[in-house]
Amino acid sequence: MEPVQLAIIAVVAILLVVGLVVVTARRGRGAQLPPDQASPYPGDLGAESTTATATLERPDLGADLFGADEVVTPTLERPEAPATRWRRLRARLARSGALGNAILTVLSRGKLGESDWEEIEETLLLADVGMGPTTELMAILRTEAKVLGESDPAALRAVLRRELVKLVDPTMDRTLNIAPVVGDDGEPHPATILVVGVNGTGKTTTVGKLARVLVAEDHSVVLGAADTFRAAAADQLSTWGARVGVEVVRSEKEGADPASVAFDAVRVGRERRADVVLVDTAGRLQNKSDLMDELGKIKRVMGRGAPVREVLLVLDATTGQNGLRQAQVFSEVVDVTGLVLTKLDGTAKGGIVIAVQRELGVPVKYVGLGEGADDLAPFDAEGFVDALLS
Ligand SMILES: Nc1nc2c(ncn2[C@@H]2O[C@H](COP(=O)(O)OP(=O)(O)O)[C@@H](O)[C@H]2O)c(=O)[nH]1
Ligand SMILES: [Mg+2]
Repeated sequence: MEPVQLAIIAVVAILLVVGLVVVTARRGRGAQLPPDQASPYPGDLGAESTTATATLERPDLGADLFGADEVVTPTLERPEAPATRWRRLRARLARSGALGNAILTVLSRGKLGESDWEEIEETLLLADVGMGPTTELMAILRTEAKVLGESDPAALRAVLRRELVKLVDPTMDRTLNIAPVVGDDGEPHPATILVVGVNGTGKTTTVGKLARVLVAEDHSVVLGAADTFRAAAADQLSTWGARVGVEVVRSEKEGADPASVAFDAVRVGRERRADVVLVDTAGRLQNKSDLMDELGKIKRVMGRGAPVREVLLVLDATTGQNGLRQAQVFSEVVDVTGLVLTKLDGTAKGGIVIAVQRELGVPVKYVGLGEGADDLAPFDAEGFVDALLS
């Protein structure tokens, strides 16, 4: 071949590569939805309704065009499978384990006087087990101690374990309700999940972590950043999404209507035929009627795209009785279907699991056990009690 021909072939090849890179880079960028797709959601919201300004952040697949030779290959994280998480994270309940240890120490004294029983009761209350469950547990322990004889600590330990498991209730259904459902139109609907709770409890983190749980289970996921109160909240969610290649629907302008972002997230979820749409919300708790208006509207508007299958309430385990009161307010304004207890790592207040389930009548489905991306585990009653007593 002539050198001239070779040169021409080389130039053509370089042009082709550069062209490809430009196209990939464009595709990788978040794009403003075309105006005809930016939906004023259908329905009769009247003055409430605002035109959606949601943008879609496709995961950036890594192509950044500073020069063809600076293209980075995408490295999506592979989140840890949920099944192995509990085993890894159990040790983080060590401080909660103080509850079990304190009680077991008293029980092993052999002869139990009134002050020993008071000590047990105090330990349970300090661990936030709550008055009702504590009273029940105390009655059973006292009776069994008489029957079994106080000098058999191993038998008493077995009773304590059995009764704690009963209180945590292994019969509750803790699975996420995300089984595929086909709508009236014959099309599959994504399972939509609304995540609510007070500011700072760990909602956004939990949405990000849950997305990873679902990705690890091979579900396709879309996230909705309906905390439009602070732009930082949407950025935070976008980062979580980008790490595992999950799309995030967000609003460009701060203070946009959260319901419209939530609606767009569901719509995008349907378009993508996603299995699950997770929607993060703001946690402002100025007063109950504001909260009711906002969450009620978000849920209603999401429901127009696909029925809301789960409302997860995120609670900070370290906030004790205060957290319980907040939980109550939320459960009064929106039908909570499951709880996520965050920050169980390093708190001695693990008993809150029992108290909050009792108060609200809904199961703890996941627990947060650290700040790491995969430090969220599906809750397991027996595993939890064993960790307390280990
Ligand atoms: N130690 C610990 N920190 C957590 C956990 N979950 C969330 N956090 C932290 O709690 C803080 C608030 O979380 P964020 O998701 O922004 O709360 P939001 O305001 O409810 O959205 C962040 O610093 C998180 O890293 C957890 O399970 N354990
Ligand atoms: Mg948040």
